Amino acid sequence: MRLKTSSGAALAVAALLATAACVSESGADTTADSALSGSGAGEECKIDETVKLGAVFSLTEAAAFAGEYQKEGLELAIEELNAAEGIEYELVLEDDGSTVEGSTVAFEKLINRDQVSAIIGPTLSNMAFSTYTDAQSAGVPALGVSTTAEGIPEIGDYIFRASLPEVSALAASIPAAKETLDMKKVAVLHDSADEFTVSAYRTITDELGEEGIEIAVDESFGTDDTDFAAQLGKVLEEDVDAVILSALPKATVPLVKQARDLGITAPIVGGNAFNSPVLIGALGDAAEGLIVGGAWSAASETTGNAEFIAAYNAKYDRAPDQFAAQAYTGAYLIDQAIRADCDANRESIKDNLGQILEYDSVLGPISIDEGGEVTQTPVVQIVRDGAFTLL
Ligand code: 1QQ
Repeated sequence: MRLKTSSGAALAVAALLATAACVSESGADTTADSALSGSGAGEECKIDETVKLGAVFSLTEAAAFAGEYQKEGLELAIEELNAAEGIEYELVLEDDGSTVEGSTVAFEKLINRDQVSAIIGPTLSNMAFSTYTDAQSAGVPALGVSTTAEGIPEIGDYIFRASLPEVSALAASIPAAKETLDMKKVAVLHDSADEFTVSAYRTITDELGEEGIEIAVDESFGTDDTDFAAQLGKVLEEDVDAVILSALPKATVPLVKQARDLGITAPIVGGNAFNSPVLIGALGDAAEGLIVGGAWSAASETTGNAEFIAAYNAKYDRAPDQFAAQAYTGAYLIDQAIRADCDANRESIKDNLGQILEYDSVLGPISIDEGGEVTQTPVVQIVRDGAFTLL
């Protein structure tokens, strides 16, 4: 809510509204803090109180391959945003240790103790289904920057994502792989214990069906498995054109290495976790020819991409990845939502995040609809000489 007048009466009403307890449809207390709503709009917006933004990423354990880059991308954006006039952000960053329990505790802290205006994260869809249910009932807007499974924005009206859904990525990568690899017959291997890899598996089988590609081998495994001899034995029996793999890095690295040791040379088509230089580095030669769809490429000439890459390199002495670019974009989208009505209260951010019609980001033009879902164009990349190259 933005008050356009400053008469005594209006200020009195504002004070009343600011202190009256409001309850949203979800039962959350949506009482606004008047110090978080400022004057002016857009670039002219000025808010007196420091705006607290929360973030929950997997900074340690299995998903840290993405979480560390997300932290860096987000901190770079906050630094840049704080250099602009009018709004001072304070980032409260939590590590969920790559577990659902850790993520739940971190969300609870940000929602109740830190009283943040909005939350960015978590890293994995596997945590999002629990944590977003909590954010929704508390009335705290949450913006996913890497949560790609089906059904996430549908959790509720406080839940948004700026992370390309895996459905969209695979709709681009599977037809591209079909053409590049002359893919007629494939093996599909998936982690059956993770929300994202299971969701992606369903999409993969749908896409392959639509493309008329035969699934000659269809095997699953667990997130923490280390021995894939049984599944790979099945792949060896068939002469497949590619292995489509829906897995997180922890299983991917031993699986692909064991496949190569067994003499399986078929290229890999991967899901969102493969958009990681950490994973590609760990796979070494075994990653050559790998095809993956994603939200960002270093080679894209999107608005601000060259400057983002240069600033990131200067600050961290390494190149950004897709997860860094998405987290960086997420902070700018929240800033846009706050500036729209010059109001950093939870309700206002929620109302405005779902109305980002087109924002020119390093990911390319991006929009978020009222249902919380993102629209952006996917990129498809192939690993050549150990580096991602646009296909
Ligand atoms: C998800 C993902 C992961 C691969 C992000 C790191 O896409 O969990 O949805």
